[in-house]
Amino acid sequence: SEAAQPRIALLGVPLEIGASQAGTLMGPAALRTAGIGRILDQLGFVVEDHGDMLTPAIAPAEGPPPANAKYYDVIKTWIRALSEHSYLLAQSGAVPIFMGGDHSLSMGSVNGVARHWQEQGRPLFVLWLDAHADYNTPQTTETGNMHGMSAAFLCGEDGLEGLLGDVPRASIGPERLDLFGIRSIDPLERKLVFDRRVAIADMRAIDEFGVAVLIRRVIERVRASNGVLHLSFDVDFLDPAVAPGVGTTVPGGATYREAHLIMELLHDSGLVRSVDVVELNPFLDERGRTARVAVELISSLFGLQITDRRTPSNAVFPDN
Ligand code: 4U7
Ligand code: MN
Ligand code: MN
Ligand code: MN
Repeated sequence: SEAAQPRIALLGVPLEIGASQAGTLMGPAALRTAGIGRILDQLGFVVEDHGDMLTPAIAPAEGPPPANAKYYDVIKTWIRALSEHSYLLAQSGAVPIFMGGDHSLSMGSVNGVARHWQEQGRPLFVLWLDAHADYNTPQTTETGNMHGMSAAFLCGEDGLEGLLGDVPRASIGPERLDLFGIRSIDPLERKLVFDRRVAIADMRAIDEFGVAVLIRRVIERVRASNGVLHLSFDVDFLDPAVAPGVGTTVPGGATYREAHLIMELLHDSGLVRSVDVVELNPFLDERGRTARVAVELISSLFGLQITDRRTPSNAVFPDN
């Protein structure tokens, strides 16, 4: 029998120091103003809002921080606290939505949920919707900004070993990451992504094959190993015309309907157990547009349909 509608746990993570531009710390407030809680409630979920994480007292430096990782000691403190919080939320049986905040927060949110699913014996896969690969390490970065390092950290790449301190690390491994929507990647980062054979659907692949084919392939991979899926949604995945309220706009992004179709297909898959919504910068937004679009996409992810027609059961799935 169908289980009761799951609970959804909202957690604000007002972090901005991992990004090049200030303002993402207002992201959680903007998502609430745009109605994220209300709309999920209307869809029938029990919504618990855990408020915003408080700025933690900065943990003392443990020796010199890695070169080329800006604000390392501040970010490590947030990531440790968030990883513990994330683990407990996942354990509680709720579907956590981590409202950022810059994308460095995913080092904590994903590490925490991965630890939970590891204990359940279910592999966690991560779908990274983003204009960027976020696969830099302190060795490859050109900017030192840690929001460009989170995917690499989660895949166990070298250079940030001390970040979690005593908090258990649960790496997902490069074979369980899907980079999707990519159109900006640095030279050394590009080499690393290719060396690790990370699955990547760049914008050209999306243009050629369409998001439906490519997302079904992601879903099928998760299903084939009885896994669950974390969605890490960087709003700069969207075209800047749709989502101007981000610090790192890159032209040539996903359209409004492409993004909705992704969310609709993910909903129908039933595999998504946790979500990040990151990099929304309300200070750069135009009359709340980007916050509103983000909330509309979350509605599609959690079951809002245009009509009641779900993914057709005869949909043709392409071979890999
Ligand atoms: B985001 C960048 F150099 N690659 O490392 C870097 F282009 O979370 C951008 O995806 C990173 O917004 C973008 O600083 C991080 C840059
Ligand atoms: Mn809480
Ligand atoms: Mn990102
Ligand atoms: Mn990005």
